[in-house]
Amino acid sequence: MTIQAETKWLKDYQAPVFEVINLDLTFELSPTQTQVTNRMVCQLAPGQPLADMLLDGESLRLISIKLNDQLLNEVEYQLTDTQLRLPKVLFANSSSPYQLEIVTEINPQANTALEGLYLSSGRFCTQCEAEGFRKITYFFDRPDVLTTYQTTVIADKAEYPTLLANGNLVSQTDLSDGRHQAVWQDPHKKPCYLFALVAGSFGCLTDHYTTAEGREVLLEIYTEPRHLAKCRHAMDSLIASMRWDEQRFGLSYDLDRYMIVAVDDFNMGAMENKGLNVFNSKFVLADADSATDVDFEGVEAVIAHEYFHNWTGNRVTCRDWFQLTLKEGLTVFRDQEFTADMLSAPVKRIEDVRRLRSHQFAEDAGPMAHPIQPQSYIEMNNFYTLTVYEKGAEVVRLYQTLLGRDGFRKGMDLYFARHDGQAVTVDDFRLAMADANQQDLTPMQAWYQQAGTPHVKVVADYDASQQAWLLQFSQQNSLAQAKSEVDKTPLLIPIKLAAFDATGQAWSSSFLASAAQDAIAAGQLRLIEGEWVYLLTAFNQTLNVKDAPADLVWSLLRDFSAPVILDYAMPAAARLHLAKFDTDPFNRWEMVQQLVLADLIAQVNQAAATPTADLVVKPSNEVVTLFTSLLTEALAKTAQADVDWAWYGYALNLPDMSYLIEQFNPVPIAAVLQVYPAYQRAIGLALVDLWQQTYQAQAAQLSSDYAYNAQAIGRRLLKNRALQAWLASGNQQALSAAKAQYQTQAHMTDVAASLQGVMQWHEVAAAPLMDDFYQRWQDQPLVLDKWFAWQAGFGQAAGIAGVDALLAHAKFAWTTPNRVRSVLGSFARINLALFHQADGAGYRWLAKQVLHLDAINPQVAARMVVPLIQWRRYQPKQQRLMKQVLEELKGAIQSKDVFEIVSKALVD
Ligand code: B3K
Ligand code: ZN
Repeated sequence: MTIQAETKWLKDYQAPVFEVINLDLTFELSPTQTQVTNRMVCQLAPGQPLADMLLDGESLRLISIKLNDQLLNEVEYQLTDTQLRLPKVLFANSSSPYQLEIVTEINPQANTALEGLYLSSGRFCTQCEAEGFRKITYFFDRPDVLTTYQTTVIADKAEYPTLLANGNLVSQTDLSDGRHQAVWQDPHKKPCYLFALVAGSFGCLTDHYTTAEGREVLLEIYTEPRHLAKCRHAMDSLIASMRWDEQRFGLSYDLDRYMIVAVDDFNMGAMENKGLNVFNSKFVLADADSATDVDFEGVEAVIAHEYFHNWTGNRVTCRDWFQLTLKEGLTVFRDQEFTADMLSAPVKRIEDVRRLRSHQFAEDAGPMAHPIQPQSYIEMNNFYTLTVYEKGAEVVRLYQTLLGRDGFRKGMDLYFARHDGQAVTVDDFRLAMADANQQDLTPMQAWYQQAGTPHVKVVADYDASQQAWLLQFSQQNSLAQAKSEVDKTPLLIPIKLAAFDATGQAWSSSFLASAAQDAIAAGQLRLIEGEWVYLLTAFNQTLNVKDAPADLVWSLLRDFSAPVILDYAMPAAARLHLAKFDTDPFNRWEMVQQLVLADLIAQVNQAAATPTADLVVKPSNEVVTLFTSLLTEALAKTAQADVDWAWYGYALNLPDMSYLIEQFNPVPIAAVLQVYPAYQRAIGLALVDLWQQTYQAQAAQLSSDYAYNAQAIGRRLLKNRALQAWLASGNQQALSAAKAQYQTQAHMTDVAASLQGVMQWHEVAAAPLMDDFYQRWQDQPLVLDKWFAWQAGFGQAAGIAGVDALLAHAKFAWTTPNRVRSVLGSFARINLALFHQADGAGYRWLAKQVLHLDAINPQVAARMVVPLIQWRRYQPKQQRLMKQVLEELKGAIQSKDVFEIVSKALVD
């Protein structure tokens, strides 16, 4: 099979030839034969010479085309699998604007790729971003063609009582034949990727919001009727988001209705269609019985994210898909700030940085590495990446770090004043930030253009004769083979810093001001919102701090002020000092993590150097002492309110195994797989009494009633972290405690923590609990996903046969992405012992499933193949095994989605 893989380039961008004045769509819905009538009024864009009209279209059955009411004959136009071409001669004699009517037919039921119009449990829904609208009708499927839409939806009334589309409802009427129709109008111009239609039988939770401008907005959440009671948290999150965006950014909602529809079959998390968001039900439904704290947080964040897109994405959209981070990086940054305000800001920062390091850093060091503004793509859906989203959000955060919150707000205000209703680029955003603050932000440009995680090396020397500290900074692009001029430009890297003296006192900011006058005069050191920010703008730069004591300990890159790898060789004593005294909770956490990471790396190296089956893994004394003091500190505070318990939970957790893997090249995978769980056990054992006490102390403080707030979430996090570590120790009392916690069935956070822990550390004992869980939850898809995921992620005993059994299970469905992710994703990302088993059976298993999925849902298949593409980072034996399955896959797959990923992984 040869794949038609055309690469699209940013440098080839051309403005649209035609503009669309308005679009009127009529859908006559039927599962296998939906008829779409597309009436558009269009004209030449100003200044454009007349050219052929090229309309995108795929998997459509064309029925008729009329131009200005004249039926076109087949010979008058050209049709391919992907395009309808109307030659310019057709327009030469006709008066502009042109009226075009195109009738097509589509088969939603056959659409398992879940892009375009499809069915989920008998309900019609759409997904158009990035290029799915072309599977609905012939159109200019590009984000810079904006128009107003009127949508008429016609369907059988009994089967599809709810008919929704973007905007405001104009009319709803019964037709004589048992069908009914609804007419929706969206007054805001939008690109077609924001189009949406939904039809089916739903329950609806309603509420109201009055905007700061006084607009009354009807809020509606549609879901399967049986799930209605699980929508309250989503509704509260929506209302909180609407209020937050008004308070923080002065942005109000702009339609009379805001609708959210939850469906079970969805390729991603959710979609911000104008006024009609379609969501993966995972990010809508939550109640204490069936959802964990992490699920609740996910709902709150994704609801907010999609709502925030109404301004950052919809009112101001992207000129082309290379600008995706313009809306995604910015909107992720906004949802991060929102969650920080709702819960704990330091904990949110820790969670985001953990994810960035464990996953985005790997992406940025692998064959799919790309700048946040990619230069080319084969399949756009492959570029909805951690880089575009999470690193993109870090780059937006840099503006706020540089300009302060007020300066950032001024930039946002100017961005909307200039570009409301437009499709723009990342340069327009940067210019708005610069102009609003009268600063030259040209140095920010390279952040959009360079791939790879930058390294910042710091050498701090004390010159006793001068009583001066010399902090020598240097930066380097981590992609050593940096190819273009762009890669040779230094980045503007803001480094928040502070210093602490031997007593743990912060060396105060006024001292720093007088001691580093030169850097301040040169504009390299700035006090921004009470925090010193050092601006690294060159490859090498030195900060000279005079009249400073010798015993200072430097706290650098506070709050993770830039998405870089900081290479600063601190003595363990200095790390311990900051772990105790740093006033930045992020860096305090960071110091704990670095100490543990360094210990883990040392033990992996040792295991790799002298392989032995009876390896002794033992945490260093420093780590044990530090954990002891943290646990003791938390225990002493147990009864207090206003403690950031989640901070303790994260500080007492180990760095992810995937982050540990990131530290090696090549990765001695066998040693990592041997050391990591042994280290978990050893930490459990070394502090077994403290884990037990912490578990019991926190359990005693928590009521079994579920409450969603930072205090309660934090206590549960710490409690369940303690339970995990206690279980890892192998202690039988821990196992009894976990079983008891499961039996209590207080809420899903506790049920999940206990069951996952037992599964991970006492797999045999987990079996009856897993059966019980299945009996309780077999009819709740989102909860059942957890059951699949725990077995795929932690089941070891049955080996590969265990995951095969999951695929054969009656409740497994290849057409439901959540279910596929819960088995394939958990296996390859969490069950690393099976995935990397020495004979390569794990690799072959994954490749086989990817190939099968490729024919059903290419977008999801392209995500599932990713763990294999890191093959070059492993040792020769794994390399060969992984490469071989990739080569076989490349020869067999049919989609350009998987083709792009696999072929990039195999490029020499
Ligand atoms: N904009 C959508 C993602 C669309 C992905 C298309 N493959 C969700 C979001 O980022 O809000
Ligand atoms: Zn988004």
